Amino acid sequence: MAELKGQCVFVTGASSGIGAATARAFAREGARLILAARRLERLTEISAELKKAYGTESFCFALDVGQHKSVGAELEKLPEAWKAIDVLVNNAGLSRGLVKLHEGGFFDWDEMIDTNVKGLLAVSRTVIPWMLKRNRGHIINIGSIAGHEVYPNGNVYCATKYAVRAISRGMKMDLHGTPIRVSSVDPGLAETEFSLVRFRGDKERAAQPYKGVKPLTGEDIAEAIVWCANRPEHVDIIEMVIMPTAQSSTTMVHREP
Ligand code: NDP
Ligand code: 8X3
Repeated sequence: MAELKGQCVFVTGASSGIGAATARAFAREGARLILAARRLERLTEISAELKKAYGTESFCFALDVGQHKSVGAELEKLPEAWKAIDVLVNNAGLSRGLVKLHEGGFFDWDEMIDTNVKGLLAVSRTVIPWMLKRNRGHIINIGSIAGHEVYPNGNVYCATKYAVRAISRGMKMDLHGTPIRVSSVDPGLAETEFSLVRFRGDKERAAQPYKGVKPLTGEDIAEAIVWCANRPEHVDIIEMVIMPTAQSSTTMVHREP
């Protein structure tokens, strides 16, 4: 297994859900962490928790990946020692609304496309050249079951996750012949703040997708991400689709009454 102890792992969207669980899982392996998201106060809390629990060294910074044109300049401000990134987890992402395409709003579309697609591209555009200079690295993109199957009213969110899937395949090909690995981890229904964000804080609506079902947790996905990262260096997990046992497709979810 590849040794994660002392490796530098950069997690975008580390303030909540899958990203926060991923930070915790890598900390348990002895990695040092770059934690980024817009809510800096959450990151500093997680950083303090991990310092106390595992002695983890971390660097937190406020980054809005949706401001994709300034992402490169923001990342260039990282101290040199923190630019030696071994694992990049492109996790920051969100959904807004669940409505028919012809009823959708440009603002929501821009936010999803800017964050999920252009944000991921911008972070990767800066970090991959650093990895190439060191001739080592692993990019783990968080896709979704929504990048494999479209569901009614999911239109633009699904489009962004189909894009992430295409970008992961393209990245892998563009890094052909280098030791840099590219993986895509694609979850189904996971209970995080995702639904609360999608429905703009409407708690009742946000709880619906998880009613009568045991969904995935951020920890379930984090475990898979760490597993991808600590495979031997000649092994690259290209794509991993993970669903709750009760889910068989985006629309087939078995719910107990
Ligand atoms: P959460 O809402 O719990 O976490 C999303 C994270 O992304 C937060 O840390 C948030 O931080 C960050 N984020 C959102 N927008 C930005 C931005 N513009 N710049 C920087 N960070 C941002 O949801 P999840 O943990 O579920 O989502 C993580 C990823 O998993 C997303 O890519 C999502 O599409 C994907 N996914 C989720 C599934 C689910 O069912 N939950 C299933 C399949 C995939 P902050 O608000 O502080 O900026
Ligand atoms: C999140 C999973 O099915 O809610 O990517 O779109 S789903």
